[in-house]
Amino acid sequence: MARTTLTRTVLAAVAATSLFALGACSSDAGNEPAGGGNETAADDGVITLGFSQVGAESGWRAANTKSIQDTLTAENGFDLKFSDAQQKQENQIQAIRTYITQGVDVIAFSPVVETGWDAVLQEAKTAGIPVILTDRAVDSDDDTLYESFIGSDFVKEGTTAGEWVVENFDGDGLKVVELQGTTGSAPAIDRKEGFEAAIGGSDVEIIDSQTGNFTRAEGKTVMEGFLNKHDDIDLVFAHNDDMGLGAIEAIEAAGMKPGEDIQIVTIDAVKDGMQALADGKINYIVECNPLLGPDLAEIAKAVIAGEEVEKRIVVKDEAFDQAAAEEALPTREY
Ligand code: GYE
Repeated sequence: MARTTLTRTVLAAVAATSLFALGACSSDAGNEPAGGGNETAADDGVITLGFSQVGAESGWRAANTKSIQDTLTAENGFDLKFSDAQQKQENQIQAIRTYITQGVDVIAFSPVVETGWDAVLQEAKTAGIPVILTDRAVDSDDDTLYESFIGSDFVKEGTTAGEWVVENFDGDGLKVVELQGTTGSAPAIDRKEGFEAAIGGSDVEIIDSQTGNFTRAEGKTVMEGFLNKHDDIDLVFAHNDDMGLGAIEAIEAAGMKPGEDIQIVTIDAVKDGMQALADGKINYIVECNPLLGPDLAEIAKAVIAGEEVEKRIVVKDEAFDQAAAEEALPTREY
């Protein structure tokens, strides 16, 4: 559902030639899977997939976890092993090592931060276990360490948010505070970059910027700090809905009206964010689609079948203003 038409076409073409593909699940991976003597998916028809999730930090993450758990089911040919890393890289590395020791067929994960993955990904490669990245990218020079990366274009999301701000407020000397996502994570780095590029050349100015770690509680605390420090804030750019919702609480507690006294722009478009947008407390949301389960299932099956898959699958996102949110809410899936 999230996949682009282009991807579907390519996958269909790949499937059509799969008769000629050679059997190994990861042709460039070298050795046999670890955990000696484990049955492969080809033997038992079930794909054992170890998934290391970032955590449970946001509404987006909850929807993403649900999509994965609802799709990678026994009926759909999967034995899903799922672990929650509580937003800690060391927990993810440990989970991946456990999956390697268990000799799973495929490892998938959403890397909490971008760097520091080469060693453990090399271990998976040496064990002959293919890796699929979902949602967030790794920053590595060696793209043979994973088969495919399925996720949104975060730079574009930041750009879309910045363009809306410029379109509506350029010339007003707008003062912006930024609530950044988790430090070192792909969405925090890329959304900041995209937003800054979009406001470049305008008189929109970021007067303060700090991480709120993608959570509602930290978004609220950081916004309280901003409000104590600055009395001229016009707009909040939050890297996700949850931090924006935390900012709403802080703004209201300070006796101001979110969406009017201080404008709010966020990214994700999960239900709670869309409700706040429809209620006039948020002004604009750029969507980030969390429903990655179906794409992950399809890519995992293709990889196990020895087919070549696209290295990068870009998920398509929309954007909503208040009227569009009202219209979209009744049929919103997440
Ligand atoms: O925007 C945020 C979540 O990686 C795209 O992580 C994801 C981000 C999402 O915590 O809400």
